[in-house]
Amino acid sequence: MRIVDAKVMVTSPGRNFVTLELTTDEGLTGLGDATLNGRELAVVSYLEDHVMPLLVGLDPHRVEDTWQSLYRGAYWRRGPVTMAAIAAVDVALWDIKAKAAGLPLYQLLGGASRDRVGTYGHANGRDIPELLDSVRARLAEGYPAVRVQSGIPGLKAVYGVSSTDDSGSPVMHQQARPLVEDWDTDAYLRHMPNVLEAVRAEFGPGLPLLHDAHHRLTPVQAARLGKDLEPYHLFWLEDCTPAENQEALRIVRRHTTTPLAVGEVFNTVYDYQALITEQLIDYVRSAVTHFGGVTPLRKLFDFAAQYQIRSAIHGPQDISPVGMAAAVHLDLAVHNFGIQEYSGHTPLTEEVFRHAYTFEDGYLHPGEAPGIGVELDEELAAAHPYEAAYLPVNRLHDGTVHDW
Ligand code: CS2
Ligand code: MG
Repeated sequence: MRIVDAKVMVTSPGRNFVTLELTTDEGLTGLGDATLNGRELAVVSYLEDHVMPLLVGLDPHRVEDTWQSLYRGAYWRRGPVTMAAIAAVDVALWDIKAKAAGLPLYQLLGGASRDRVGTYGHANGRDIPELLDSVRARLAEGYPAVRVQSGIPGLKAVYGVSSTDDSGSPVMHQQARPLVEDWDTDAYLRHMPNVLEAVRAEFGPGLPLLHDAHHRLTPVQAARLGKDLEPYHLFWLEDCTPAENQEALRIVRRHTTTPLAVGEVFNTVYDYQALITEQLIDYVRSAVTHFGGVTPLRKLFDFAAQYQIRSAIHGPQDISPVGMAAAVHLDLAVHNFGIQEYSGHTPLTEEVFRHAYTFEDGYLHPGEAPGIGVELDEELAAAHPYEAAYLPVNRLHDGTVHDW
C-alpha cells in the first residue's frame, strides 16, 4: 500500500480546527487532528510546506518509521507546531492501519482494559451560586467528576469562567488581537479555599473535584494553594505553576499532598522527565494532538506507569473530534488510565466531524468502527472557513504581562 495524496483542511464551525487527510492507492483514507489553538495556520504551513510532500509514496503501515523520520529528519525537534503536525500524520496513519485491519484502533493498542472511559466535565461560575448551579448541571449530565473554576471578586474575567457558555472552555475571541484580561494572584489565593469549601458543603466529600490554576502561580504560591485545599481532598490541582521550571514542582511537592496534574502544554517526553522519575506529579495531561500522536503518547503512558502516574488526556473544545477519537481509543486500552477531560463540541462541529465515539452518562466509548471512527463532511467544513481567533492575554493590575 502507498500514500498517494495528502491534504489539510481548516474549518471553523464555531472555532478553528485543522485536519489532515491521507489517501492510499487502495482507496483507504486516514484523518489526523493538527489543531493548535490560536496558531492553527503555523501548523498548516508546517504540514503543507515541509511534511506532506514527503508523505506521498510512503508505505502507510510504517507508522513508527514515519514518526521517527519526521521527528529526527527535521533536525529542529520538539515544540508545539512541529509536534501538532507530526501528530496529525501519526493519527492518520493509525487510522489507515486500523481500517486496513478492519478493527477499531483500540484493538491495535492491546484491546480494551476497561468497559468505558470515565470523564470529567467543566463547571464554572462568575460567583459561587452560579458555580454550584453549574456543578449541578454537570452532575445531571452524569459526569462522575467535575472541574470547578470560579470568578474572583474584583476581577472582570478569569480563565475557565466564560460569560457566554457553560462549557468552561476558553472563549476564543474572533478578532485580529487577543482580548486582555486582568489578574490578581492574592485575590485568587484568598478566594479559592472559600470556593472549594462551598462546593464540598453543597455536594459532600465524595464528589471528585478538580481545579485548574492554569500556570499562574509561583512555586511557593502553588504550595500554599495546595496546602490550603488539602481539607477538600481534590482529585487534582492542575498546572499550578508554569512547569518549564521542573524545580518548581519539587518545591510544591514538598509542601502538599494535593495531587498534581501537569502537561497539556508539553509536547515531548523530555518535558516530563524529572517530573515522572521523581514522582513530582500524579497525572500526565498531554493530548494526542499536541504530543506528536498516538505513537509517542502511548510510550509516555507506559513510562509514567512505572511510577504509578496515570493518564489524563487534555480534552477541551479546541481538540477536534478527530483528536478526541484518538484519545478515547488510547483511554480504553492503556492500563494506567486516569480520567479523560470532555466538554463535547458544538452541534455544528458534530455535524462536520461525524464520530463513532459515544458519550453517555459521563462515560465515553470509542465505538467499533474500523480506524479511529471519524468522518469529515468536507463540503460542510468548506462552508465554514478559518477565522482569526486568539486566546486572551493576562495582565496584572499594573499592566505587567502574566501567564494566562
Ligand atoms: C484548559 C484548556 O482544559 C484545560 O485544562 O487548560 O482549556 C486550555 O485553556 C485550552 O486548551 C487552551 O487552548
Ligand atoms: Mg488545563
